[in-house]
Amino acid sequence: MSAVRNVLLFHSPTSVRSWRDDLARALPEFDVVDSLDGIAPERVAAAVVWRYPPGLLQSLTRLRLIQVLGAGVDHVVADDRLPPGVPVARLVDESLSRCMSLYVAMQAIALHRREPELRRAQLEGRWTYIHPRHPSKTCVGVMGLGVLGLDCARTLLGLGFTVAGWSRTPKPDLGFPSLAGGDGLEEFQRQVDCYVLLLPITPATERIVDRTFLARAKPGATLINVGRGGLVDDDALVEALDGDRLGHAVLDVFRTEPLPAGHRFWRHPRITITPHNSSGTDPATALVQVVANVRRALAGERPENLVDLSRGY
Ligand code: OXD
Repeated sequence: MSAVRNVLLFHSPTSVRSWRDDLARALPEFDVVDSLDGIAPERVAAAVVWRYPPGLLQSLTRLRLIQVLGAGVDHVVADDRLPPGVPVARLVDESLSRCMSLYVAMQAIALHRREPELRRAQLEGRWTYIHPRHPSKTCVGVMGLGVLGLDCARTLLGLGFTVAGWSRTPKPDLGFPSLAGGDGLEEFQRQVDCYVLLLPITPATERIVDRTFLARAKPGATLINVGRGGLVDDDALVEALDGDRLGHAVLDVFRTEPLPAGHRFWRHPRITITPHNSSGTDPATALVQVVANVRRALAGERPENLVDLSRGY
């Protein structure tokens, strides 16, 4: 009688298509499936997922690992029907960080060089000379100093920007000034010309960019949100942009994704929208660690980059 093979469930609507086949090749001891139809739930030993429908994993009582195919795990934290006690790991991948840092650098340079104003001038056929400024004249404030935030901060420093960091808890010896907690936030805001949001979304960070925050921003400050849509109070953001408090916002993440047709952000002259593509996972670099983590979990060892579900990241 042949032994029943373990199943690996792959679910990721936005990943490059080769992920599933690459996993199947790298883990020949598994049946890799992208649907649970016809699969006995007790055969599923590992799930590699990104933005799956809540409840998808509920019946998988023999699951040994939930490997998230991205840095943020909010969709797993929000799933109140997870099988109990299954370790959840997120991806920490150099190429994911690099890709994010390049996006943030591109947008920070564009904002620093006032590209949105130049673009508007072009559309209106106006020659508008804006004298270039040295990047050190712009302080980019990175909020969230995890792996992605630190990589962005260091990339921006390398480009000559002045960089300040903020995190909920103090992070010593980063090589650039950083502040922490509610007390540190006001002092941080006194310095910042361009905010970069890279915080995880938790009850403590939900709507951290609210009316109070925006009222304290330097006039004309700009914002790049590559964290999560829920970090920002959308009404307060539009008010701040309309009232000239904020100069421009670059948004890659939204409360509802895809951003619904007709949403007021689409046509706002001071909002730049990208479709949550600031970064992404690439099997060329991330497959090795996903495979190693699956094998670790199956061997009863501790997977790497585990998430604390009670903390939310
Ligand atoms: C992530 C993302 O969290 O792409 O990795 O949003």
